[in-house]
Amino acid sequence: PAPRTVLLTGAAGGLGTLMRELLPEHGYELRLLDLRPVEGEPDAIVADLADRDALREAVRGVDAIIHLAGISLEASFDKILKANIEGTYNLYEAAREEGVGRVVFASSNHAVGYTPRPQGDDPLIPIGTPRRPDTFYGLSKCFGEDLAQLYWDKHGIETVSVRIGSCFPEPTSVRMLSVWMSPADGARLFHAALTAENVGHTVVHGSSANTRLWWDLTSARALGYEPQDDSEPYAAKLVAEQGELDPGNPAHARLGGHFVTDPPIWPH
Ligand code: NAI
Ligand code: 15L
Repeated sequence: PAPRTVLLTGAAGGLGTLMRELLPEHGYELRLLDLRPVEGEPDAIVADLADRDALREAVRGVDAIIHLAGISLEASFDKILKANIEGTYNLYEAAREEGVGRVVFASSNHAVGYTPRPQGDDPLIPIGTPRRPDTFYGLSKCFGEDLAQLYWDKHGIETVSVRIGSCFPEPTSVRMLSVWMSPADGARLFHAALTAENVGHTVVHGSSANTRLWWDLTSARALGYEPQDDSEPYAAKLVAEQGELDPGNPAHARLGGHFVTDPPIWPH
């Protein structure tokens, strides 16, 4: 049967807030979890991904998990290690112990951020492109994808890892025109990821049907995802303000944008 009750981790964050609004329209009852209280949601579970007992209780009885919680930008290695690497492990362990069979994992374009972005007639970036994390943050998403594969192969827990481009109400940069996923398409993709059968561990790119798309959506469409939106209506204004991307600028030449060129965060 299709999952109904879904634990949404990271529910207080930007994407969590959008999904709290949009996913119930697809028929889900959400249980919410975050490190911070979730505004207007007194029943939300306030817990750290480091708290294994709290996670076990949080996942008990749900049909599936959408895992958004964690650090969503570059940070020191120690912080990424705790929240994204250990935290995601703790969540999968809780899922295994409580028999939850399906996870949707919020991976990121930054798992493959060093990949050159297509120019001219270049083909779209395929889903099998080698991992090229652009940050410790992106590296933690590589770990999450591999953890998902391990928990499928060893324990039969299915995951769809969604390498999200940029999911915000509107694109705010010229780069984002190519990787943008509208919130409504995000909810459509999460719905497809929750309901498609026999996904094992499937990795998909998460974007709308953008005119300027950089990566291939075939594996997402194979789940039943049919994106309805395109960033192009935002293009004229953004290009007028920022100019077209300059292939000679390293921050414009690769999928991960400025994550590729920002100085590393030291010390640990
Ligand atoms: P966000 O930073 O707004 O939200 C993340 C939430 O996770 C926050 O509410 C935070 O309190 C919570 N959190 C952090 N550490 C935690 C911990 N140890 N225990 C429990 N909760 C914790 O990020 P956003 O934009 O909502 O992203 C959600 C997820 O999607 C993240 O995993 C991010 O890496 C991923 N993602 C988002 C993209 C986007 O365009 N918004 C693009 C690619 C990936
Ligand atoms: C991400 O992974 C971040 O979580 C999000 O805040 C954006 O920076 C996005 O990637 C992006 O690449 O635009």
